[in-house]
Amino acid sequence: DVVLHLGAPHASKVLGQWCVETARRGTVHVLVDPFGRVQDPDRVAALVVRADPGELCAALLSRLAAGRRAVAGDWLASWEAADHAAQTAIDGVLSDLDACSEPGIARGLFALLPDDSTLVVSSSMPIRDVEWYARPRPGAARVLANRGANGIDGVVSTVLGVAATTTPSFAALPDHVDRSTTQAVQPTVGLLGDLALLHDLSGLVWGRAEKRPDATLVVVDNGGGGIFDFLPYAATLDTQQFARGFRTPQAVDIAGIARALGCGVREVTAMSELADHLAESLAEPGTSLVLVHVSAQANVALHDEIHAAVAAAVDRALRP
Ligand SMILES: Cc1ncc(C[n+]2csc(CCOP(=O)(O)OP(=O)(O)O)c2C)c(N)n1
Repeated sequence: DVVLHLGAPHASKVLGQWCVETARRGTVHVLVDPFGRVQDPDRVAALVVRADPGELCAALLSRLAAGRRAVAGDWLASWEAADHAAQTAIDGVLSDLDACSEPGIARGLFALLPDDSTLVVSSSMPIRDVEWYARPRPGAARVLANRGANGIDGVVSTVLGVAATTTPSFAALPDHVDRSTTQAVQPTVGLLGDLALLHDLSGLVWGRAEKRPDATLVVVDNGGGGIFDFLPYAATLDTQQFARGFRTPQAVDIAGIARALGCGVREVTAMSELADHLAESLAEPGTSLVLVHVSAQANVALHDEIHAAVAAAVDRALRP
């Protein structure tokens, strides 16, 4: 087998680990980069090709079509069968759950986003939940995330910066965008945790004479850093020590402070409310929050339940 890797390193740790494992088992990894850069932190590339990825793929396709190598139809079919089984299994766990959950919000939000929108995803659980649970779809949102040190800093400003590129009246708009409309031409939505919001809260402080970018921040309030519940310390430390040292829940009225900074706020307490609140928020000029209250308690167990259901379903689907 050959893995053709186009462009930058994967943001996904799971995918990166899978690549390392396949390389260890003898799969040849070919890294394609337009500038010939060796962006290969796991050192899996056997070959680095300096080429435009689009042109390279077109050239490869025409050679494959010419019949020099058979396209592995079985492989594609098994991949699609596995994906179908996985998606059905995720729905099986989540569809009956009206209580807001972090996997449910990531999956539900991605499904609800209008075509051509942009989803800016924060570090910590949002990027993981979108990677694991968002169902691929036609017209899917463009997904952006900050890389680098994987910090939770600057997320609000990143969302607003992205939104500024599609909000009329901003100088950064390309010439072809019609500035006479008042609404953003393509919606920008951020998905972030409560700590990421608080870390960059001053990103919401805006000049009186300045128009705010049209953006919706979907804030998952699970009372601090939910990611730390997945660490072994969560089970070994005393609950209060763990909360103080790792989870760090904050004593802030998020809805109140966002309103004080001039943002509309809609609060979601059940999955069935997400669609309407998101639609209202997207229709509102300026920056607004959809504040989702989730229970932190069952989050790790829910992730485990979905992953077990997916693993079992994929095994069944691929069994000869
Ligand atoms: C600037 C910065 N400070 C601290 C951290 C360490 N850190 C990683 S995840 C996390 C918790 C983030 O909490 P939240 O944004 O609410 O998301 P959740 O974990 O609940 O998904 C923290 C503090 C970091 N990544 N970046």
